[in-house]
Amino acid sequence: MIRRADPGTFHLHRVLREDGSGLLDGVDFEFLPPKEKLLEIYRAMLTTRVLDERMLKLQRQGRVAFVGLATGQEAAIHGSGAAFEAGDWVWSALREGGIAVQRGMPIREYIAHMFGNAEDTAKGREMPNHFQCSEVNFPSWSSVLGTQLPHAVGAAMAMKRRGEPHVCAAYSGDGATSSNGFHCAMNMAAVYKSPVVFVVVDNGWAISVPSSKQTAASSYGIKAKAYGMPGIDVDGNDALACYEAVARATSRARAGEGPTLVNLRTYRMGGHSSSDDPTRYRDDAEVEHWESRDPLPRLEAYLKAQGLYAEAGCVTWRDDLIETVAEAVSHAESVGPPPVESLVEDVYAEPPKHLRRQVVEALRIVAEKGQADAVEGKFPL
Ligand SMILES: Cc1ncc(C[n+]2csc(CCOP(=O)(O)OP(=O)(O)O)c2C)c(N)n1
Ligand SMILES: [Mg+2]
Repeated sequence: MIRRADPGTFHLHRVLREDGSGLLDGVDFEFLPPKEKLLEIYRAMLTTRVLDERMLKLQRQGRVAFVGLATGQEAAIHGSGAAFEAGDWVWSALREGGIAVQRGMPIREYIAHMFGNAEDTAKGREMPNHFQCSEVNFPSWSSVLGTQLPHAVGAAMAMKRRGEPHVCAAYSGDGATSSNGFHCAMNMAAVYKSPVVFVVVDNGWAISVPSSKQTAASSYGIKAKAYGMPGIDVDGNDALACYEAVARATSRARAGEGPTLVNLRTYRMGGHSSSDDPTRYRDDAEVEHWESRDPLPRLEAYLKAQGLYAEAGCVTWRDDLIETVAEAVSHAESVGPPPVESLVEDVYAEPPKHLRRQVVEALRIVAEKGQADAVEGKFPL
């Protein structure tokens, strides 16, 4: 069943051969990733794969409540993520939490958030998989689709007014291109030439809604035209092409030329989330088709062909990451929940009387009945 426009009907930007053996003939792009960037991208992709594998197992064991996997999308996420500088800000959607780690968020902090424990910087108030890390300019995400996009534009406009040389990354999924936030953010960013790069991680599905039902346009990249900004469709499983297209867009934004829309065409290998069963709405054949296009072995093959894999000692990275994650999980499980009193912090300078009363009542119930069991309660998605 054809669910997405055939790439034959529009141009798909590519750099790396499908088998990773080398670059496509005639490639001579200005913004290809240097050696250190390539290794950074590979390590970040591997980290996300290892984290996701472990998080899903923990969720199935009832130890964390919810996971939104990035499996299959790692080249799109980390190839693009590597094109932003430390001073830039990254406004993410559900599956880009790995970019915070790529930018320096400690794995322990990432996992503390998945458990919502006392070391979670969100103090257990967000759903798991809604990462934030102020040290690496990675603001918290809201589940309400597209709301991060006007925020990114507003922040970019402020940077421009202050004369700061920074750029905002505005990530969203293909489904979020139908949101109000997408429209107003794209429009305003183009009118005011804001330093924003809109990165659509087009994984073919918005829960159970395929791209063929999401838009009648032949691609998401061409939507840029209507807003008066450049747009490009990229092979999202080609880490080099993702980096190249986004680096070109950040350079344009930094030069004061305004926003770009970069659509990264990839595939969501798992369900929408740990609460979803994708076999109810999509064919196995489609999943198998994409399985053979896994972005991780594709980049690995390129690193091997270039001699970088051996030179950087990548062979031990996977096992090292598994160990680091295991250590962080044990630690997270030894940390208790955030204190009940913290429920009313951070909104008012002084918590008002009615909230203080609720805390007293909550503490009374905890003293009487103990804490609720871990992972008690359900989230519908
Ligand atoms: C404004 C809004 N409408 C609907 C939803 C319900 N919802 C949650 S995730 C999702 C699909 C998101 O798809 P996409 O943007 O493609 O991102 P993906 O999950 O594929 O990464 C929907 C419709 C929501 N969270 N917010
Ligand atoms: Mg999607």
